[in-house]
Amino acid sequence: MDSQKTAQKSVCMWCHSHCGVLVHTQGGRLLKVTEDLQGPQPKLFAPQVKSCLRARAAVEWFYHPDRLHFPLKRVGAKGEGKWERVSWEQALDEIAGKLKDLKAKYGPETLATTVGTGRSHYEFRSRFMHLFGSPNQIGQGHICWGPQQVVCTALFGWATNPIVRSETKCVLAWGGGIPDYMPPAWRATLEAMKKGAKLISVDPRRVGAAERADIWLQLRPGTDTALAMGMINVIISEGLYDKEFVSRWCYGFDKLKERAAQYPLERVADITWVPADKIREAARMYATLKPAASFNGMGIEHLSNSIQALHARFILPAITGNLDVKGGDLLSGPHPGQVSAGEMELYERLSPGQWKKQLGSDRFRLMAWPGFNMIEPNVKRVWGKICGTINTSSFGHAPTVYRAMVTGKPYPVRALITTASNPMVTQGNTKLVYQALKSLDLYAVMDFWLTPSAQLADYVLPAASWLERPTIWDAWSVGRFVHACEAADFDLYRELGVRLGQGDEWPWKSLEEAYSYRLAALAPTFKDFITEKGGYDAAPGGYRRYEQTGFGTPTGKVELSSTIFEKLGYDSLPQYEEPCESPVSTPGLTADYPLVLTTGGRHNPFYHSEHRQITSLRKRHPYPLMQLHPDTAGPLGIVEGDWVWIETPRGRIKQRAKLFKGIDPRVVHAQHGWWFPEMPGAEPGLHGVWESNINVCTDDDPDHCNKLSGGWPLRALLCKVYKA
Ligand SMILES: Nc1nc2c(c(=O)[nH]1)N[C@H]1C(S)=C(S)[C@@H](COP(=O)(O)OP(=O)(O)OC[C@H]3O[C@@H](n4cnc5c(=O)[nH]c(N)nc54)[C@H](O)[C@@H]3O)O[C@H]1N2
Ligand SMILES: Nc1nc2c(c(=O)[nH]1)N[C@H]1C(S)=C(S)[C@@H](COP(=O)(O)OP(=O)(O)OC[C@H]3O[C@@H](n4cnc5c(=O)[nH]c(N)nc54)[C@H](O)[C@@H]3O)O[C@H]1N2
Ligand code: SF4
Ligand SMILES: [Mo]
Repeated sequence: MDSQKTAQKSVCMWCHSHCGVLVHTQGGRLLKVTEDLQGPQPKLFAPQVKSCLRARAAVEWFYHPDRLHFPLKRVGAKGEGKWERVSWEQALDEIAGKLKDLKAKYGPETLATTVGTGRSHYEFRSRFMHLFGSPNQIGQGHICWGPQQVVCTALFGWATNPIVRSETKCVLAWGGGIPDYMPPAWRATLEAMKKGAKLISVDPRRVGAAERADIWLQLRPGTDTALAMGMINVIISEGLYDKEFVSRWCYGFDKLKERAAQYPLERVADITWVPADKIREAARMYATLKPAASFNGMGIEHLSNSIQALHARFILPAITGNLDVKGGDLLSGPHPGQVSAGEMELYERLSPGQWKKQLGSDRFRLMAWPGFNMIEPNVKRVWGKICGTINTSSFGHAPTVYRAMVTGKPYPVRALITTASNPMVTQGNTKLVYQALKSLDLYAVMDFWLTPSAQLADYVLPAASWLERPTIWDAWSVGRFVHACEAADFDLYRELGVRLGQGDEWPWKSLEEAYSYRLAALAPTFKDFITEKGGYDAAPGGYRRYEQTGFGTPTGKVELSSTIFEKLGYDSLPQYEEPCESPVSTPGLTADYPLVLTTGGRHNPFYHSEHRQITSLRKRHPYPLMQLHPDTAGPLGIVEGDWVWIETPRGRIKQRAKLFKGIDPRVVHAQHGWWFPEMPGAEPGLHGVWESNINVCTDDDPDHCNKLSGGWPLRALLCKVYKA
């Protein structure tokens, strides 16, 4: 037996920090995961391993008895929890056979896929779907990070990448983003603050950046567009904008000025609950301390008014001259040497007739095929490649797809493949997702565990983790870097593709071969890329490259007023709309549901719905927690630690009360991601998915989704709470 100890370079995929790590093994056994301090990229991917509970629990995770090792086929009724072990060949043959039949009966658009936040091989999933003929990929990118990418690409021709440096004088953190999302950016922010940089946080709760901020704007959830427009109004009316950049490089300034004038601070204060003086102070601080870097998180993306809020928030760095400057918000462009994920997707192979069938794309056009079609040629003109991938910019509309499964309208969606996602817990409106998954003719799930979603499947396939497979991490091909490691959702899509007549388009027999192809311009093989380049390559950058090329937009300028939004039939400028449910928009509901509900709120050691079965991690955070102000709890007779019902018009769930003075007494906050792997997996329990999962209470009614993108509102809803 080989008892040699080895340490292999890898990129940890358990969160978006994507630390460079060393995976230590002996005789094929995993010993531990440690930080890779010798990597060529320790600054950029500053490893967290020492302080990271998830990485420290790697061995426990890896050898957990519940991990799936073999394909399973349902033998009882759906959800009954009865499975038989089958071979890979049998599972793949049967799934491919059923897909062939369903395609013949209903057309290829009858197949949809779900994917979660990027940790798997999305480019191969897209490739398979485009060759199969379906435009109905749905995914969390629709409400996570995709919206900011698409808004930026429409306005600037590429997504911004805020890089805090010692030059940075001001950091704006809007609705999260740092510190939990990007620990390296947070560390850089704290460093810059030591040198005098100021921090502004926009958050309804005093957590994360808000705790350290020089100015904390504690807004009413869902009112971000009004707040940003108020700040723009101050910056324009006080002449604090970058006049040279605006006159030379911005399109639509006069229209913006007119629109912003509709947001006097008294009105904005009224809407947002933030005092006018504080808004003015923040606007002045942000506009005058340069360079400034600006981040945003899910606080602004999970709203019914999300795209408008992002539009307004991205106007701020544009009119203050903070785009593509050192210490500000970079437009990094792609890595030119790599075959990008977007290029692997073969989206041009899906015919216009099939793209037209993309569900929801007639109504929600921005983050679907019509919007992609308008954005793509301009971006390619300047950068040669698309920004990101189809998988972050052109989606089937998930709420419409789930409804099509249940009703057969506008056409039947009868098959679904889920890789790297857990829609029963993380998608809005769990009750509808449940009905939809139960109704399918074919549901296949690839995961490490039997999740509540997998429990409803016909086939469950075991996934290889980043510890066991090669990985390329390139930030969804938005950045100009490639980070590769040795460690197989790839195999699923390749094997199905081969069985369904796509063989010629899958010339690589393994993921490693496919990656060698993607990296061919950088090294002879994937392995060489690891050994010769240390697994990392960044293309040369630079600042203000638009001076040579113009911006990748229809006008070649920053489009403050978006010609793309206008051509798609939407308002070309941001306009505030009340959340779909709020004390103002639905006063009738307020009597029954008097509190504003916000959800999410990243917390360690968990990652969304993951890691609940890892005992050492669960011990640190055994129960779901909801926050409410002591002044709200008191009259309701709720004390710290009580189990509390949270109820919305869609349903109710329980979490334990955490009294918190950093939240407005009119607002409550609930964690997401909760299921209980220790509870029975069969119906009706499905591992306790109805107990504490806040998405039982969230909304995905298409009438409440964002008008441009179709994003569903996970935050800024109404609820009531009472002791359980
Ligand atoms: N109410 C509410 N809901 C939310 C949010 C919120 O703030 N509030 N946040 C939203 C956001 S931003 C996001 S990104 C989503 C996340 O949504 P998801 O990505 O669906 O969430 P996860 O719980 O991480 O589910 C991932 C599943 O994939 C499995 N998995 C991990 N890696 C791999 C892999 O490499 N291959 C395969 N086949 N499987 C893998 C995991 O075991 C897990 O079961 O949740 C969204 N839902
Ligand atoms: N430990 C851990 N880390 C994670 C994840 C995880 O599940 N666990 N998930 C990863 C993923 S996929 C993502 S997308 C990132 C997300 O990271 P973040 O964007 O930081 O996510 P959250 O903490 O859910 O939300 C950010 C903030 O938005 C605030 N907020 C709520 N409603 C509103 C509102 O209406 N307006 C504004 N302005 N703010 C509001 C919340 O109070 C919260 O502090 O985190 C990543 N990192
Ligand atoms: S789980 Fe920990 S080690 Fe892995 S990427 Fe995230 S912070 Fe880094
Ligand atoms: Mo996310």
